[in-house]
Amino acid sequence: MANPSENLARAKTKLIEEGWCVLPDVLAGTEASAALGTLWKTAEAWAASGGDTFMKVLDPNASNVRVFNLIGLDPLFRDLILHEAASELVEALLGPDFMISNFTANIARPGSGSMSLHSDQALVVPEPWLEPWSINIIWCLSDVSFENGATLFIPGSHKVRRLEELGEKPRERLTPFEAKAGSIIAMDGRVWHTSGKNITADQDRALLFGYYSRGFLRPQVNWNVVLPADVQNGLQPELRQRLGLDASANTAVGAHILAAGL
Ligand SMILES: O=C(O)CCC(=O)C(=O)O
Repeated sequence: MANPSENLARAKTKLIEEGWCVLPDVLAGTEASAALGTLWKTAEAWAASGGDTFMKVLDPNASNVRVFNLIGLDPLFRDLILHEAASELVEALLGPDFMISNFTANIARPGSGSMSLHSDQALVVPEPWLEPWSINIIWCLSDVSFENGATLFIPGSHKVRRLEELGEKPRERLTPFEAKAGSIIAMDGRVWHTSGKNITADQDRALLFGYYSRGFLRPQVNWNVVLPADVQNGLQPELRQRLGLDASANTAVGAHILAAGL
């Protein structure tokens, strides 16, 4: 049986070549169910404070429970977004200068529908999409199956450079990411995907989406605005830097040019 570092090395290769990979057992079963409990408490507190857990522009009905700004809401999510396994996969695809663009949850409850097909990179960068400039790390807090609404993706679509290359009837080429609770799924930002329909009678599908991008891209969220001051003040230096809260911002891309001393 492969050891964890062999699994991680294989996952990185698959991510780079095929645009996605699944890394099992990143969280133990008990950790995944504790995280699910924290997520529900966070969602309830967010709703009780007047926050929306349904956005019409994203989901066809309110059976999808969305939680935004996880980083501001509970320390667990501040740990997960910098988890070593997640960071290794992100760095393998994007290089070391990555930023945290967003961190949200989507719990697909029975009866939830499928959102619009999209790639996450296409939502933040105009075409052509020539290189991986973003990635999603999807945390599975429940087992994920086709029936309970697994994320559906188009294999090979990380090679799509322009919308017109997506081809005819793209939804007919969708296939599910199935994984056990405690796994992470890494998805190149160029992969075209959507949420599946939850057709079960009684199973929730709970996923967290950690979205990361190259350091020269503006994050989806303005962390300076959404993170409360007391949270910002308590953050560890790496998290502050990856959220763009420090004074220095877009300085990494040309560092080798300055170092060359031309
Ligand atoms: O929940 C899912 O399976 C996919 C969610 C998604 O793609 C999104 O929110 O952009």
